[in-house]
Amino acid sequence: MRVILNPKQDAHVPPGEIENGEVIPCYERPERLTAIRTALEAAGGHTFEEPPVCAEDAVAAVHDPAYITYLRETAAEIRRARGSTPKVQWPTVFPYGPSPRAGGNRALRGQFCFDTYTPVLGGTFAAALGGASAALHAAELIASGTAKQVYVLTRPPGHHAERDRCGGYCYFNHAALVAERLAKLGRVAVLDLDVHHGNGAQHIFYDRGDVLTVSVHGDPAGLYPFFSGYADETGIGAGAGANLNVPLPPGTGVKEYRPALAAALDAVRRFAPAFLVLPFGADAHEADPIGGFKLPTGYFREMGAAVRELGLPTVVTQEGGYNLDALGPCVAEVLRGLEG
Ligand code: OKP
Ligand code: ZN
Repeated sequence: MRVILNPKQDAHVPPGEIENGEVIPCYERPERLTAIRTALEAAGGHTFEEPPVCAEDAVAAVHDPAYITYLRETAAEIRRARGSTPKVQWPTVFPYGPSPRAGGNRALRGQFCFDTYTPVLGGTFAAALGGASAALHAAELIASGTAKQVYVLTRPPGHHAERDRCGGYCYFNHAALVAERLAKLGRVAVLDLDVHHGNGAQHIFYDRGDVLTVSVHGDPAGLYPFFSGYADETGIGAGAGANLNVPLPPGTGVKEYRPALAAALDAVRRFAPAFLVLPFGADAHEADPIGGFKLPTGYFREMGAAVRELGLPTVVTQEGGYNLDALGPCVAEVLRGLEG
């Protein structure tokens, strides 16, 4: 498989994440990408390349320019900061009502973010732009017909990022960027197989009939991101019927996952898209520290093979997966299944 790397992933290394008021070690860290690359090199048959840096305007295809500016300027301000000025910025106050007059850095931290897992550091914008660049390069390879399958190997992940908010370790939505680019050429299906709901693409394409968003994930009644991912969220306006959520209970294993994936794939087939975007997370693995599902490594090849049956030009974007031993092998298996 052709693998497109985020050349700037190392620029974003949070010192921790805030859980219940405590700073705990980050689940989302640079070793994740290294672990995946090492596993793919060992598996063989993959080529690795870096993308050209994309223009900020290209990111504005799916993100609010004010949000992009906020990330760029906050990162730049942090890099300029001296003395006691914080090198990591966490949100503390979130919008609780209309806030047309809210401004200034302390307010914007909450306005452009929806949780305490997703801080802004001096290198965050560069790393996010690197991921967007990788995604857009992958989209071009598919759009031009140069490749039939491309894998975007990046972190931080992207599938929780909404049009104007970061969250869930995500800043720019790689899958949505690819979908938006390919939607110029034909109908696009986004099939999110991370264990967490793909709220970002749902949010961005909720009123669109030309992009189908499907997500198979842990029931948000008990799993992040809690506020979306329920089965009754089906789209609005032109997008009515073009969003499908398949929530599954904690402890879901192969027996329960297999028919859920089959239903998701059926929905994709009925939509008859020209392209597929696959936000993939290895956090549905049985050894993942935060997922709660029970899928064994070997199942991931079957997962990839089932998606291969669609026969669609496909971009895979790397999302979650936090067990550093399971992550690489899971990605290697899903890509092998996809390649056939
Ligand atoms: C990102 B992706 C557990 C913290 C959970 C948020 C989860 C973000 C998941 N103590 N933090 O979908 O893998
Ligand atoms: Zn996840």
